[in-house]
Amino acid sequence: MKKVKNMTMYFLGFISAFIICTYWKIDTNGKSKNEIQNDVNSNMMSMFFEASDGTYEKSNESKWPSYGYTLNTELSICQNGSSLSWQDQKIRVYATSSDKCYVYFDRIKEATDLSGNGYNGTFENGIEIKKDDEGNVGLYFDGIDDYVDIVDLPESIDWKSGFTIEFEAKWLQFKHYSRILDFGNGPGVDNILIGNTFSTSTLIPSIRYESSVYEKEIVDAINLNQKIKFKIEYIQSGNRYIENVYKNNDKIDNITYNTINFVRNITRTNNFLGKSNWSSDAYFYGYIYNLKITDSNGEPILMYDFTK
Ligand SMILES: [Ca+2]
Repeated sequence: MKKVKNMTMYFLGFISAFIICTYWKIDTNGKSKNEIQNDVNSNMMSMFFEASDGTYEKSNESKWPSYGYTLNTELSICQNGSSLSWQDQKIRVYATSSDKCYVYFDRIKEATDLSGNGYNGTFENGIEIKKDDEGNVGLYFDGIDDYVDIVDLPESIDWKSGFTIEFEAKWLQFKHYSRILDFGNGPGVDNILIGNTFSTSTLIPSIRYESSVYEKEIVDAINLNQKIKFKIEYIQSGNRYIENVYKNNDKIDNITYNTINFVRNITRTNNFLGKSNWSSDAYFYGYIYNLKITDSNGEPILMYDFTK
C-alpha cells in the first residue's frame, strides 16, 4: 500500500487530470491478454483512490469513467511493461504477468472533429458532457454563457454545391433566438445558422449571403424536453437551392430558393455551438448530442459526437 502511494506521489503536479490507480494480479495460469472492463472488485483487480492532493481530481467512482473523459496515454503506465488501451469506455490491459498500473484520464474539454478535417472547438464557460434526465450522454449547455468556440472554417469548404446538417438535441427552454449553431463573420454576415425564433418552439434554419436572408420558420417543430434528431438538407439544382427539413427521419418541410447567390465559400471566423453571432440573442439551454455536416457528395465536413 505504501508503495502505491509513493508511485502516486511520483506523478503529482503533472497536469489536471482524473486519476484511477489500479493494481491487479493477472491470474497465474497465464493469460497472455487480459481485458479489464467495468467489473471492478473482481478477483482480477482492485482500485485505489489514495492519491495525495495534487492538481488532478481524485476519482470518486468505483469504476472507469463511462463518459466525459479520455485516457491520458502519456501518464498512464504499468510498472512491469503491460500496455493499456481505452476502447468503448473500457480499459484493456495486455499483460504477461502480475503488474501494477496507474491509469489517468483527462476530462474532455474540446469538441474533437471526427471528420479528420481538424475543425475542433473548445468548451467555454464551464460547459461539460453529462447525462440528461433520461440517461442520454450529451454536451450540456447551461443557457447562461456556455458555448463551443470552433476554429476558423476556411474558404476551401464547398458550401455552394449544397450541404446537409444533422444533429440531435434537446431544448430545456426556448431562450430568445438561441442557437444550435451559428457560423459566420458577425451578425448577419454570411451566417449559416440553426436555432429557435424568439422564445418559441419554432425552428429556423437560416442562410445569409452577405446580408441577404434565406430562411423559413418551421412553427412548432421543436418539442421541449425531448431528444430530437433534425436534418436540414440544402440541394443545389440549376439556378436554385432546395431546402428539405427532416425531424426524426420524417420530412416536415421544404422550400425552394430561386437564386444562385445562396451561400458563399469564404473563411468564417465566428463559429459557435450554443451561441449566436448576434449579441442580443440568448445562449442555448439544453443538450447537443452530436452534429454532422456533410458536403454535396456526402463527405463529412465536420463531425462531433458528445455521447462518450
Ligand atoms: Ca457556464
